[in-house]
Amino acid sequence: MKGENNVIKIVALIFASITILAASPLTRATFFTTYVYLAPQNIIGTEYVPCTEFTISLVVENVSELKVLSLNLSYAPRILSYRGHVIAHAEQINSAQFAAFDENGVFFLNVSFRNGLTFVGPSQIANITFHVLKRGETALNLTVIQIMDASGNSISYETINGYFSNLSPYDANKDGRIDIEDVALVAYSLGSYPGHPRWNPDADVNQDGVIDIIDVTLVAAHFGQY
Ligand SMILES: [Ca+2]
Ligand SMILES: [Ca+2]
Repeated sequence: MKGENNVIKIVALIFASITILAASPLTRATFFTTYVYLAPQNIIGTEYVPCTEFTISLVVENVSELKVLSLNLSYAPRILSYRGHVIAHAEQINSAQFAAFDENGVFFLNVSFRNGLTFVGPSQIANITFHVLKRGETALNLTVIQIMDASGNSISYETINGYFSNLSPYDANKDGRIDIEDVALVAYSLGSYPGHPRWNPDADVNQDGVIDIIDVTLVAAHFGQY
């Protein structure tokens, strides 16, 4: 009896799968959301010192017949500058244009593919390299201008923005240097906790929800560093 039940369950599953596959394109579109994002999403670390470079990937996940993708990637121009990029799926590229407006912190990319690209799951579209100018933090915001399939229809999508920071957690005022100002900032909030009038989350350098002598000691221990 148990075996028969399993057979019935399997048949029901297959039937359900066929029903899903046979559903209209509109219904299928609701099953997979197309995402446009950067990977890794967060680039955080004091090791990204000025004059070094890092590369992030522009990724599209779950897409059917991607033909044209046009977008802006914005960043704080005082912290990062564009260095270069490489477009993936090289054999499929029909045309590609780009522009780096480094003074405004915008990288523009427009790529069209010969045949529509279809993939379930993530696929790299381009790798973009940045040069680190100074210490700080910046959002890496994606603004899609156009995303179109092979039939000329706009593809509905969601974007996920990225983030870069090479600040030390002990740099409480986030000015790129650990000095007396950071010690003073943490000392001012000493004894505070979330909701307290002198609470400052940036002064809770070990992020344990209270600003105490340990935070002061940690900042003092990294005094003079970047
Ligand atoms: Ca500082
Ligand atoms: Ca703390």
